[in-house]
Amino acid sequence: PMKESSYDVLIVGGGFAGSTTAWFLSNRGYRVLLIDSKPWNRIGDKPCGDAVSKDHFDDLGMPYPQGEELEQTVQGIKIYSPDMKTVWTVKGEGFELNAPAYNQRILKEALKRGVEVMDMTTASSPILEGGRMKGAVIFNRRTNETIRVEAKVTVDATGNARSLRMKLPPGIPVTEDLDDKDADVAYREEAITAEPIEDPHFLRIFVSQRAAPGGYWWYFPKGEQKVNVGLGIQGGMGYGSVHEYYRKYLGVYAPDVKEVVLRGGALVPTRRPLTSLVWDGMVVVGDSAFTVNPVHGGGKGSAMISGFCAAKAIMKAMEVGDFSKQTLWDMNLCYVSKYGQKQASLELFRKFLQKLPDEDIDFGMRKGLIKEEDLVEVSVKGTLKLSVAEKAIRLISGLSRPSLLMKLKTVASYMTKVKEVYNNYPTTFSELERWKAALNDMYAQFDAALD
Ligand code: FDA
Ligand code: PGT
Repeated sequence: PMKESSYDVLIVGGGFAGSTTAWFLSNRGYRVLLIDSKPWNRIGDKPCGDAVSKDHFDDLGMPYPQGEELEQTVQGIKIYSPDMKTVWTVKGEGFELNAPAYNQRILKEALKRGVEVMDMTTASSPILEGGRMKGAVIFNRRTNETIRVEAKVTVDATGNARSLRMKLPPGIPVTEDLDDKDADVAYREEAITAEPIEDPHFLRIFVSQRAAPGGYWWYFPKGEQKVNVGLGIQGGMGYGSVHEYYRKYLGVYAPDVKEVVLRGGALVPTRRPLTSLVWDGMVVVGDSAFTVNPVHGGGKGSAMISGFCAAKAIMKAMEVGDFSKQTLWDMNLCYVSKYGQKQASLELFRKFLQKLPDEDIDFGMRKGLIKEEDLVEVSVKGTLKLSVAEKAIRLISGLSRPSLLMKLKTVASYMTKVKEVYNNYPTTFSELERWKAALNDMYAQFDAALD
């Protein structure tokens, strides 16, 4: 007979999303088990640019990375136009993390405060009873044991594997799939540079549809002479291999790379979050729930937010002793208001950007159709204001490219509309389908308006 055990909460996946969930649930007397397929020393080790805004740590009350967990402090981002003639400097504090070190520190703190952790342990299948999530069957490669784990709440924190939620019957809303076009394929290397890096506290982002169609190149300093360099390209468009782009353009964006110390790639979802991140007895967090920022592809901060919201909703469910989707619904309300609504609006901006030819981006950045301040506002709040006053707008549009300006205004107005729709995110599950239909309608209208 199969070994059996039971917990209050089973967290599958110990990346940023799962570990943060565990961290916020720790020290409360709950029985929490977190499992990860990887051995302890590799948890948190996934291909990433490792840049996270300081704001996220402050907002959530998470500890700052310190010592070996912090590779470099960040003071801002420089964004280069495709022709490299315009450079925007966006100031803002952040960190270049040693992600595995920070991730494992959070997990160790949770462990010390009572969370059980099993490494080298994989969840193979969810346990669904009467349509409710009841836990998962897991296999521990250290002990060679298959265990049937029952839990009041099961958290899918499996990243892009999405390995629990995708095994549920298709009618359940958390099984929503990812369209290839709503993701970027990203690849990065870490390398030692030949010379000391200039402005080593500024991240560099290079926009170019030629060298990174539907994405961008980045050059993130990790120290005096160490850099994380890579690119993302939009999926589903037939653009070809990210590795070929990498080899072809590395010399343009990182001519100083001398010795590669780390390489790897993965998928980056660039869409709004799952319509619902909860089901009966279940919560989805992080990449598995599509919590990444659609415009810059950063997902670690928002994975932490989703972990925070998940823990809060689970605490409430524990308090009232009810683990239905209706009680866990607070997760949706929390995440939507903290980040999901902004993602929805940025998804539209992302679609617009991905269709813009380099010449338009060069023009727009040079003429200040969008300015640094607008971009900051867009990335912090998800609202797009056009800097140029109406008069100037008419002047510029009289000169050239009125269509670009008209499009921008259309995009801005849809971004506002979609935020309003998210302001009315349903408070109960029963309203979800109707709300979703209205939302999808708006996205379809937007797609039509862009063409
Ligand atoms: P993550 O994938 O980290 O964790 C999932 C965990 O679940 C893994 O540890 C895995 O082993 C485990 N798992 C999966 N299935 C399992 C199963 N069945 N049983 C047990 N365990 C299982 N973000 C950012 O903020 N700044 C940046 O600079 C970048 N740059 C960047 C570059 C590149 C190349 C990519 C591909 C991505 C980024 N991102 C980023 C995005 C960021 O990496 C991502 O959003 C987060 O790391 C997601 O964290 P999660 O915890 O959701 O998943
Ligand atoms: C265009 C589609 C792109 C698809 C995605 C590509 C995928 C690439 C792979 C992933 C690389 C990960 C890089 C992660 C960088 C992290 C940047 C970061 O931390 O951003 C901060 C914080 O944002 P936040 O949302 O986490 O937190 C907000 C707040 O602090 C919390 O309260 C903010 O970053 C910025 O402001 C910079 C935005 C960069 C945008 C890059 C591309 C824009 C191109 C602009 C061109 C416009 C021209 C228009 C002309 C008409």
